[in-house]
Amino acid sequence: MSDPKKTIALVNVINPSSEEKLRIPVGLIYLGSALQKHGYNVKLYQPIQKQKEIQEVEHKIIEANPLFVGFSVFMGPGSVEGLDMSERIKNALGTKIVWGGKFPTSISEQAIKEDCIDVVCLGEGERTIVELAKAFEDGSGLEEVKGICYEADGQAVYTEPRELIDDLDTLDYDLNLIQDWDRYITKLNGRPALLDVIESQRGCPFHCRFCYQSRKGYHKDSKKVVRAHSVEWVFEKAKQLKEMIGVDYTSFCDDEFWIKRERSFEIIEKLYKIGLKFFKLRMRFSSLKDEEMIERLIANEIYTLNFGLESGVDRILKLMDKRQTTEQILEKMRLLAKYPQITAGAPVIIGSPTETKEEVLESIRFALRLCEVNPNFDFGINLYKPLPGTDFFDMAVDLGFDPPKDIRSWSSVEHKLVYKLAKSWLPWFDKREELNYNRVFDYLRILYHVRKHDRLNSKRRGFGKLNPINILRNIFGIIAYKRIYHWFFLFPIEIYFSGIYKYFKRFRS
Ligand code: B12
Ligand code: SF4
Repeated sequence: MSDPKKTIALVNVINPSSEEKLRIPVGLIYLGSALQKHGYNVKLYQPIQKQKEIQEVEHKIIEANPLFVGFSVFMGPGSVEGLDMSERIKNALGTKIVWGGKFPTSISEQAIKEDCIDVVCLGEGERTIVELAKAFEDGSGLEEVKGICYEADGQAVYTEPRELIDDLDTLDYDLNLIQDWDRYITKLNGRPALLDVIESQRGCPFHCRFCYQSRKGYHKDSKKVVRAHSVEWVFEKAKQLKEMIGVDYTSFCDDEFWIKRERSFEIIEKLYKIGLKFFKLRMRFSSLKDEEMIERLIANEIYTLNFGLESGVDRILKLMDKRQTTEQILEKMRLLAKYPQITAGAPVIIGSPTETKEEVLESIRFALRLCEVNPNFDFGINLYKPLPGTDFFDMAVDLGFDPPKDIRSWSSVEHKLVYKLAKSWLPWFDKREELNYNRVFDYLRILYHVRKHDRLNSKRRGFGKLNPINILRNIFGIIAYKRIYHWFFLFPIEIYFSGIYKYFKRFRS
């Protein structure tokens, strides 16, 4: 049996409701690998937000009685369960509880007020977690551990900020920490795939004012925020994945993979040669340079690109400091439209601070225009969520947003519930608009399915078969488009109808 004094449990409660398969906990693999390197035994758990799984994990942790338990916490779903688990484990064992991740970093003062949380790690954790383990093991104080927040005499104490890790290749990334790969492997084009598996670089040279990347002040040297693993490191890790699990498709978790174009292509091409293809790539419109670049992507069988459109209004793009204009986006979309093999997607953020109702409509109409320019483009919408520590968060607060005061209340800033809050920074966001936003999702879904169906048909046989279902489908597509364009959602009979259709389709199958 392993020595509890040397055992550390790392947990990430995840909510996969919108995802078919889980993603491997990349952050916890880095942290676990760093601890292992210093002689600790690491147990890694990723229960999904279901009572049964959570109980099982809790039971295992209590049995192992580890030196401390580290929780990696995301904003929104999962955070409350993480807190409940922390409380129960604390009550059962009295062991130290450490929280880390982008969300706890941003609300560290609130997190540390929770009785069950002893330490909050600010920012990158590989060095911090090892120093914490040593401090807990030796019973020494926390003052010397850089980059943390803890409580003393009822006050939040912040230690000296930690330097960012310059050379990412010095970090270990032990994939053997994952026990049950079946939970993560999904199928794409009928082949095994693992998504968001490696972070090839950290940081982003841009500072979009709504994004967590624009937060400052957690690390000592915030000038050198962008750091990359070498191509060799990335290749070796990806190759190891391919050999261990036999996957054919992958994707990375870099926010912006195209910081250095040649480096990115080098990685893509090396992996392609060993039969590992990128299923999708996230990129800025500005990173998409020319036809040569698109042809090179196609040569490596990369057919799905996810862009950050964010808004179709120049004033809002400027306010976001997005460094792209609607004209530039249109130009890139025309370029992409020449390559029907490539499917592009992009989210539109609606409800940014100061955005008017008219601008929201303008933004959506712009996205619809992009759909016309490129039949292989689809967009989704997200209602803006204020991320603490960002400029946009401060703007939302200035406009009347009353931020949640504790971790449990933060769960209200989650996908569905954020509607209830939006009116605090958007004066025009009344009950009626709330209903409209729910509807627009339904109509976008219809539009997406019709367009996808059309795409498949045109690839297979030029045009869809002229049968009643296809005719009805296309009528629905036209209505959905018109409704979104004119922002008119009264009497949504098509939604009821498509609900009934889906129900019978499921029933029959
Ligand atoms: C893959 C991914 C997902 C996966 C799940 C990943 C997983 N296994 O849990 C899926 C697709 C399911 C997902 C969903 C969501 N995601 Co997501 N996701 C990512 C992505 C692309 C990569 C995450 C990652 O692995 N990063 C790499 C690792 C190394 O970084 P890290 O996790 O932050 O860990 C480091 C430090 O934070 C710290 N640390 C982390 N945990 C701990 C714990 C301890 C104890 C310590 C000491 C230190 C520590 O040390 C680590 C190493 O340095 C990030 C973007 C990004 N590049 O990070 C967005 C990101 C994390 N997601 C985000 C969001 C908002 C969401 C959603 C809420 C989206 C939604 N609309 O619902 C959901 C919520 C999921 C949930 N609550 O369960 C935001 C978070 C913003 C915030 N401030 O919280 C990010 C940053 C994207 C963005 N650009 O805004 N996501
Ligand atoms: S380019 Fe993307 S990752 Fe970088 S700051 Fe902007 S939104 Fe964030």
